[in-house]
Amino acid sequence: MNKKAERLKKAPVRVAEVAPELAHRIPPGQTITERFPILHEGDVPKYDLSTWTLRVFGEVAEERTFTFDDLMALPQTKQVNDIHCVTRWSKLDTEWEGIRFIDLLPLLGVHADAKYVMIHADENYDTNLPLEDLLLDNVMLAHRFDGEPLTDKHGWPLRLVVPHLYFWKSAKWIRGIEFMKEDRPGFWERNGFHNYADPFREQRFSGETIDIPEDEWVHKEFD
Ligand SMILES: Nc1nc2c(c(=O)[nH]1)N[C@H]1C(S)=C(S)[C@@H](COP(=O)(O)O)O[C@H]1N2
Ligand SMILES: [Mo]
Repeated sequence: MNKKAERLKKAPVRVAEVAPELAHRIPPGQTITERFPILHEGDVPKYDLSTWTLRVFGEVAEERTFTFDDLMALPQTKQVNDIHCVTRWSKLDTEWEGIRFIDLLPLLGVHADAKYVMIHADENYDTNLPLEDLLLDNVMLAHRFDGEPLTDKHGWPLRLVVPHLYFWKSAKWIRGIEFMKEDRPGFWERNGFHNYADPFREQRFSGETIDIPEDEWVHKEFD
């Protein structure tokens, strides 16, 4: 069992004041950062784009594999969003470019009884979401951030961006999208974190709501 949730629950909370004009954009218990923290379990994967694939499977008419070029041929969207990490940082106005999930969906032949999605990512990471959350028009499979290709550490070549949920749902290095009839917990959801993860409702942990510390991320890597 990964101990991150237990560690975060026990540590003291120190949250900086938020400017009043930004307050409505900052979920409870969050602090704004101008930098871009880098957080993940395991190593940063290395890829050869010519062999990289994204596999779509589960409750679909036919399993499908997309190459990076296949995805680049789809409509591309640029969007600016606020993002919120459960370790208490929020970053405002982050600019992402990629394929919106709703623009990919019509190509997938998803069965009507598919209600949940498991996003499969390297290395051995997964995270679950209700399908309807992926249909919001600011959810995307992103390959660029702030006008540049994603860096390796931020998920190159492709990551999910789900701005309205805590950022662990925004899996980096995604390799598979599995449509499911029944929900199933992903990596952090099996390890003490909330199944749905709405930052504005402070859905940090599974079970009771407990404080977590700002300095969890202060000592992490940034760029
Ligand atoms: N594949 C993968 N994706 C992941 C993670 C991970 O460990 N592996 N960590 C998640 C967590 S906990 C966070 S907060 C964000 C961090 O994204 P960033 O490093 O680009 O800030 O990635 C998420 N996506
Ligand atoms: Mo996180």
